[in-house]
Amino acid sequence: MTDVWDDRLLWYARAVRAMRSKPETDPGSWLFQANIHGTRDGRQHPEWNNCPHGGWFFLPWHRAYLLCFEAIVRRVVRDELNGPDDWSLPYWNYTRVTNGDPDSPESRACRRLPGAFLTPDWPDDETGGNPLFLAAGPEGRDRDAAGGMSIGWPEVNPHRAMQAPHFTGVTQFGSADTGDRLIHLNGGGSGLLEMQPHNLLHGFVGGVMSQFFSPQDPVFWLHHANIDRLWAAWLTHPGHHNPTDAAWLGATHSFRNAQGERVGLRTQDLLSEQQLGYSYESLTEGVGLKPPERLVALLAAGVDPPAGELVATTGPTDLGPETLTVPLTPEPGARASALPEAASPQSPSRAVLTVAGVHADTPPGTNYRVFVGARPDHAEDLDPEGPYFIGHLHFFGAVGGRAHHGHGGAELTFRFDITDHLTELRRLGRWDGEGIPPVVVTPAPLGPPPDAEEAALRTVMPTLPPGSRPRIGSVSLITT
Ligand SMILES: [Cu+2]
Repeated sequence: MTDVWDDRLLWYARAVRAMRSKPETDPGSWLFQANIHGTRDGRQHPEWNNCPHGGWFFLPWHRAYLLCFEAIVRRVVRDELNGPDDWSLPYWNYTRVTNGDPDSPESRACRRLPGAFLTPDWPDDETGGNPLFLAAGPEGRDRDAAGGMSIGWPEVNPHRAMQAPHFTGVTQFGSADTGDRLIHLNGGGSGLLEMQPHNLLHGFVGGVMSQFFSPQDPVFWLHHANIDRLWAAWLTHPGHHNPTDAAWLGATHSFRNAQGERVGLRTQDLLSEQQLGYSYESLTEGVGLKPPERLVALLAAGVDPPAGELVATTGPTDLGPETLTVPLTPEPGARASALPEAASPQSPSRAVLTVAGVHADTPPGTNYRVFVGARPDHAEDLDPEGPYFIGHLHFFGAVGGRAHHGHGGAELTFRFDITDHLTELRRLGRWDGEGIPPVVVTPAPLGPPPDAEEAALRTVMPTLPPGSRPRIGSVSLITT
């Protein structure tokens, strides 16, 4: 047990315990800090429920949040616990790969919850009491993640995000320009880094981490430190730059400092981790691997739905623990030539697949992979690095029935531009331009826990908690 407890984690655990014992009204308490992001029950307070997702403030807002939280924990460690005076927040490098092999046991181990978060025991108590541990359940963590299974590499590989040339734009690194609107969540509007690995990692840990009060899980902060690190790493590439728009640079993000005082941090003062006085151990490790196969263009489209002609649609569909073909019904009256026209490289028309109303009753702890043109009974077609994959669905922020503050229990919309994908299906002889290629949805498999008997087993299917009922409200295919 001792090897999983380095000093920083041990002092972190002690500080978590100390902060949990403080009343929610204390800005330095565990609950006040988590409530800044989102409250469990939607209670209102001017400083709470402020987390921005699906917009371009996602990265600077969370950086300011981490900085203030780290300063609070450091003060608790030093002044209240008589610990070291230089405590700093570690990052969970779940994107780390050793020897270039994401399936090596070492690489997979990085994609499991770190050991100090998996066990109820810790060095300060005889048994139990570990402040970093949460049990399996909707108020804790997903059973698979809590059991030491690992998230798949295709769900965390940040390659696409890290190679995106621009910060701002549809399917760019940091999301579309969302002006000064504060957007709480829109799955399809997330930038590439926010979508993967950020959202999918939230969905994998499940439980508390699937919901807007996710900072109540102590692993939240280590997850976001890795996202913050990937932002710093992206900026080291030649030609990668932050936005220069005044609306982005001048926006002020409000938090509490280590003394509990209100502070406002402007985006423009949050852009360099060196100037802010911190650094990451590595900006080159765990920054993505180019997928071995060519990846067809797959584009999650932006916040605003495109205008176009409805070609096919389907109503509510329950997702389950198995692979499922979503039956799209051709729209009566739609031109039979609309889709093949869109798929023709000569035509400016696009084909956009929209998956809307993505929601679950309780955290499913499962992400889904979406394929178009795959045969559902052929495992080789369901390869997230192959030609039939178009993207992911997740349930982060889309859990529960209560819609509080306009974002609790939201329904997510995912939009994929499949124009180039359809062209590729024709080239591969998988689609002759007639009818609608099948849309296939399958749960993202996990890596087995370290003590699995079948050591040779590479992946296992996730279990779904009873009653979680992940589902899709509708799927529609339009051409523009
Ligand atoms: Cu997050």
